Amino acid sequence: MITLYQFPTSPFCEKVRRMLGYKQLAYTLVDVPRALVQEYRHVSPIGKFPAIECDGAAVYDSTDIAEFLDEIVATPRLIPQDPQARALAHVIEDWADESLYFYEIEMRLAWRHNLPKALPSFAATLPGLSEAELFERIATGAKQLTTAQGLGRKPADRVVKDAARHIAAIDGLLGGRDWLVGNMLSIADLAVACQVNALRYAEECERLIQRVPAVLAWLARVDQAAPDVSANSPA
Ligand SMILES: N[C@@H](CCC(=O)N[C@@H](CS)C(=O)NCC(=O)O)C(=O)O
Repeated sequence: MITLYQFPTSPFCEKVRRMLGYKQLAYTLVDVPRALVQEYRHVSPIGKFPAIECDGAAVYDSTDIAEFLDEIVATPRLIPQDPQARALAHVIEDWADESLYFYEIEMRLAWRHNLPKALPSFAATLPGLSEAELFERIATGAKQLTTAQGLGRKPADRVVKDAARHIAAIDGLLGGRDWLVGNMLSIADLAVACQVNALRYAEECERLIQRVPAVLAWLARVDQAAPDVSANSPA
């Protein structure tokens, strides 16, 4: 039996929910309260989520979770076996996790005009705060993170220009094909799609994505092949 420990609003946790949906694995969800992460050190010693527990084994980090799930259930595979496809999937996944992630933090959460759309889904893991306190906590925390990383110091129009380039890159990588790597869904599709789904909370990104039918069709394909049964939908 698999238990997924998550922050429901995290794109990395959505990525793991979709891995489990793709492999049609049943699981129990535990929403981790942000104030109590220390109580979950047995599954995530670094205090980051997602983490899973499966028959006594604990694994944290979505990339390691993908490897683990491929080990316990061989098909359908998340990580391609062909060395070149595997390398490309790894690089695309890392682009999503380490670059696109900061765009969603900045545009969905640090840009105050976009935050109200995402706010209700944060209430479950930050209980006891008024709506105004929740808003301030998330907006300030997100801005601190992106400022330290660098993106948060860029003017908004430059961030939107970058985002347009990233969305065009997805279109370019697809090149008219169904999936980002080879002819099967892979960890690359899940990693990128989950960051894009978070980016769609930002009105600027939603406008950009609506102009790229191939990316919209690919998102629908990912959703169909790897459903997120416990999805938080935008308010
Ligand atoms: N590389 C990790 C990233 C996970 C991650 O950064 N999760 C965030 C939520 S989106 C988190 O747990 N943040 C809490 C913290 O940094 O203390 C993965 O792929 O699982």
